[in-house]
Amino acid sequence: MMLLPCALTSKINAKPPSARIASTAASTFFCIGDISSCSRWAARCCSSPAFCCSVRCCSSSSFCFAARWAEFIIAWDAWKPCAAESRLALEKYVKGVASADFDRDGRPDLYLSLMGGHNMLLRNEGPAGPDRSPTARWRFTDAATAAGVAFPIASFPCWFWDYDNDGWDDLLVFGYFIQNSGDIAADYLGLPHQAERPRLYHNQGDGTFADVTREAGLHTVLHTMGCNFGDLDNDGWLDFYAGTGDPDLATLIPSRMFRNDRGRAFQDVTTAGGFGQLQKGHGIAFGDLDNDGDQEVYSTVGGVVESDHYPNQLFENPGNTNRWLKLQLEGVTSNRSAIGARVKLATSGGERVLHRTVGTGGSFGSAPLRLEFGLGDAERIVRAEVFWPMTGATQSVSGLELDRAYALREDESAPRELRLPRITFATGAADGGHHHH
Ligand SMILES: [Ca+2]
Ligand SMILES: [Ca+2]
Ligand SMILES: [Ca+2]
Ligand SMILES: [Ca+2]
Repeated sequence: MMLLPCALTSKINAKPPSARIASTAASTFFCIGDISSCSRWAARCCSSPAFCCSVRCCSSSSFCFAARWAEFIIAWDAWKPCAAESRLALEKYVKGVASADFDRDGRPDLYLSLMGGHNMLLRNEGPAGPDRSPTARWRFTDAATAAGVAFPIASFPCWFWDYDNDGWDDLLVFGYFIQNSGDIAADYLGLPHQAERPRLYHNQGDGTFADVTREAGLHTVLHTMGCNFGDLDNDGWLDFYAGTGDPDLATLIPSRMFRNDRGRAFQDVTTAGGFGQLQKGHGIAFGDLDNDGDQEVYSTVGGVVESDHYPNQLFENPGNTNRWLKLQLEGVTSNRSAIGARVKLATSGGERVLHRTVGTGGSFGSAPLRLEFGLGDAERIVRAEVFWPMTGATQSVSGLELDRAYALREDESAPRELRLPRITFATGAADGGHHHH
């Protein structure tokens, strides 16, 4: 595998690809979910290097959430009473937020990655009160310790994903503490150090997770700030890219790309794929920007301190022979972006089932809301089953062809094929590169 870095040009900037990739500035510091299955959201975010976020679901006043750090406050005073009623009046140093229905009870839950404390898994208990009216305040309970996902103590980005395709969302949380870059070398050499490693938690389907970091080959110091996941080789197994480093310009360590080996372990393909750039990693996005069926990787670099300048990078995927499918869902009763909708996709030619959830990916990056499936050597798509979060209904879809893109509305029985224009990237850095954050 070899992916080719090239700089974004003004021509491409002027005609953004149709895949809906949110800006890294807006997606860096919060996740968006549909916690009470309502259809409207209010969300705000400050794009300061320091964290602050406030997210509120506003259709029924049933839920609101706010978190802050230091003096960065947005709407906190107004929302704090509401958050307190939902047991979400948190004042923590939150470095990452992810949402998923980890226990598959139909209610999305929240995971908060905290710097300097136990992380929190806020299980959504639903509306409070004896009648469980949906207009009542929704309640959340911290289940992190009981579920086994409270570590690392010094942690940064995180995400839910089903890395082993068993239908249960797993969790990856990145550690973020080194004394200096010597800890990275010590880790490579097997020498003792105090640096923090990531944790890969496998969802056991009973409300708990197992720490499988060592078995998965991820018991290594990454020092990750920005990251995200996708499927580089369209084999149906989710890979990830870790943008590493910190504001100290002496911390020049390579970003790291890991390929998922059939849900059992992760292979470091940083060198093989040409991904080991040294500048401080920031937001990461996976998405098929040129509409040829394979995912590109966009990496935002530097930006914490004024002197930390280096062009962002777009890694163009040279392609492979594996099959693929794109599915763009549109909610009608459920939220329009279909966030939280789950898709179970069955293929034949080596019977197989894939599971994906609509979302923006990691907490320090972004991804298209349109699902992009890699299907390996599948010979046929048997069916897709779409679980819609608001109604709880499961919609069965047939007639999907390989290597095509489709749109599907919640109130329509048949998908519509999308004709996405191919885009040719210009290479080089005619405008001096791209530095936005
Ligand atoms: Ca749940
Ligand atoms: Ca899983
Ligand atoms: Ca893959
Ligand atoms: Ca592509």
